[in-house]
Amino acid sequence: MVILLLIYLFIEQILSINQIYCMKNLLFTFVFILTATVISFAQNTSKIKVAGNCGMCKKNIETAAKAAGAMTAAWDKATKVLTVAFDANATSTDKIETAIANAGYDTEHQTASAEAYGKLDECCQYDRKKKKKS
Ligand SMILES: [Cu+2]
Repeated sequence: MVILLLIYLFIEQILSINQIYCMKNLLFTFVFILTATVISFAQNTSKIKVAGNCGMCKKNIETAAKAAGAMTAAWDKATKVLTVAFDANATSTDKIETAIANAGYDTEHQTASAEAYGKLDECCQYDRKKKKKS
C-alpha cells in the first residue's frame, strides 16, 4: 500500500512537469534502453566447417546448433559451412561445436565420438577417411 502511494506520488510529480520536457525525457529513456539492449545483446556471426552429407544432416546440424543457443543456423550442403548467429553472452562457437559433435558431426575444432557417429542414419555417415590429429 505504501509502495502504491509512492508510485502514485511519483507519477503525479512527472505529470506536473512540463509536458514537452516529459516527452523528451521519455524518449531519451527509451533510446537509452534500446541502446543498452543492443549492446548487451552482442550478436556474433560465425562460419564453421561441419562434415555432413544430406538434407537430414543439415537438419540435424542446424537443430543441434540452435539447441546450443544459436539464433540462426544454416548449413550449406555443398560447401559444408555452417553459418550461425548467436548472442555472445548466451553461448559460444565452442558450445555450438560441442553440441554438433555430440549429434555425431565433426566440426572444425571438434570430433564426434565414434558412438555419436555410429548413431547417425546410414545415409548420414559421411566420409571420415581424413583422420584427424589424436
Ligand atoms: Cu545426412
